[in-house]
Amino acid sequence: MNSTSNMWQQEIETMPLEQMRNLQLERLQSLVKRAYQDVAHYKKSFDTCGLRPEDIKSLDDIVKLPFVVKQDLRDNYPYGMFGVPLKDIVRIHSSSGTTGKPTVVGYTKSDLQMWHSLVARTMSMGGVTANDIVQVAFTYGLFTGGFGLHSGAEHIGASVIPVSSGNTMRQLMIMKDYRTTVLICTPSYALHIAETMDKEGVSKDDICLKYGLFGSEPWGEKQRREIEARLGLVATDNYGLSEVMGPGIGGECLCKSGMHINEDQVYPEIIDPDTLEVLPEGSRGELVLTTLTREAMPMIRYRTRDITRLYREKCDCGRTLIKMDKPAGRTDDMFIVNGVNVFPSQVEDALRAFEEATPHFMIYLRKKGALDEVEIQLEVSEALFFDEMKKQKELLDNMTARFASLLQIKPKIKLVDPRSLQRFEGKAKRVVDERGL
Ligand code: DLL
Repeated sequence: MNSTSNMWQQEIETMPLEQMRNLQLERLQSLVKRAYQDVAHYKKSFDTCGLRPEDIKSLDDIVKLPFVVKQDLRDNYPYGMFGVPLKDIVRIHSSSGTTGKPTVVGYTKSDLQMWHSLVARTMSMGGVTANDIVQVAFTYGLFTGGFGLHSGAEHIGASVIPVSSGNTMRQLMIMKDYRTTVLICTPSYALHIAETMDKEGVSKDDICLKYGLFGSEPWGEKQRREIEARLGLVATDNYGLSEVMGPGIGGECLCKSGMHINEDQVYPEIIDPDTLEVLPEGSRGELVLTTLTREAMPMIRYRTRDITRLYREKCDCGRTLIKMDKPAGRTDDMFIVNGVNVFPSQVEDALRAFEEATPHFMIYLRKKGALDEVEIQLEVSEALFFDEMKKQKELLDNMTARFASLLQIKPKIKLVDPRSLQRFEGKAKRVVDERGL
């Protein structure tokens, strides 16, 4: 395949390696200067390692720069990582944190332009053009998925339907009546739509879908084949995270052989998560990302916790951008259910509010049809366990409401016998993932 015609920024997407490295170095040097001057966190962390911005003379010198981790963002909550005054911030998104505090992400006008053009790039890779009718079924709100993909599609000039997630019957009606050609959502929601189609007797020939851009959660080739067959479209994968901007960091082209990373704007490295050494190209390890021109919130060597591999190979689409494998797990215990990120510590915090709950719980992740289901097994006090059903039901209802409002998930909660769950001697492993992705 040679689909250079569908490149959004051909000059960058096919840039020869040496030229790309020069561009990256130039941008890195100016980023490091700006961050040192404008963000107290970087000034302090560079000073602690005795590093001056002038010490970055080559791209390889990036290893001298300290990493940023999620805790740094929390320590600087809400605006401490910003490199510009608040009056220059035009958009704020946020992601869930490991404690009650979310991670705040800011954008200047020019950051938004850059973001939209990167999303437009990855959407063009996935087949979207100005002739398409794009149904965005990612959540709109603090999550970057809805607005991110929406703006990218508008930038391309497609007709965008901002339906957001949920209300599957309405999604189906819109898809049929408005003749949607591109569906955008999590892969699990795409399958849920397919199931609803079956139930409602709608066949893939009754709809006009051509492409599906999915992401924001792990999914495998089996899931891809099923989505493609049931919805009658070509499905591509998209990767991003809010701390580094949101979607638009990387995406698959129609060759479906790894995601192209927009490395002129987001510089990727792979490290060994234990030794923190940078690993050679092709090795599997933790992905670390640096935003090369972002103004509002420069991220230098942000540890994503995602495990993957970076490699350069000639792609049939003609792009020279470095490629990344689908992330295969994380180095921390975060899990993703129907696109929502959850840390076990958040579950623990939510449970702590109930005096009947003991600290012993387990989280089971399963598939119920296409969607993810969370079951929390919780040991409760002996008194409650043998108490009347009414009290137990009341507790379960209150807990469910708390999970929905705090974590945006609706787990099934099962109260179990005191002392029946596994005890851990080392680090507790409370999540059992039975989804078999
Ligand atoms: O999920 C941004 C996004 C929106 C990406 C829409 C793609 C499409 P967060 O909510 O901050 O941001 O979650 C980021 O989700 O560190 C990965 O662990 C996981 N993730 C994102 N995309 C993929 C993917 C958005 N394609 C976290 N495959 C990341 C596997 C993914 N995991």
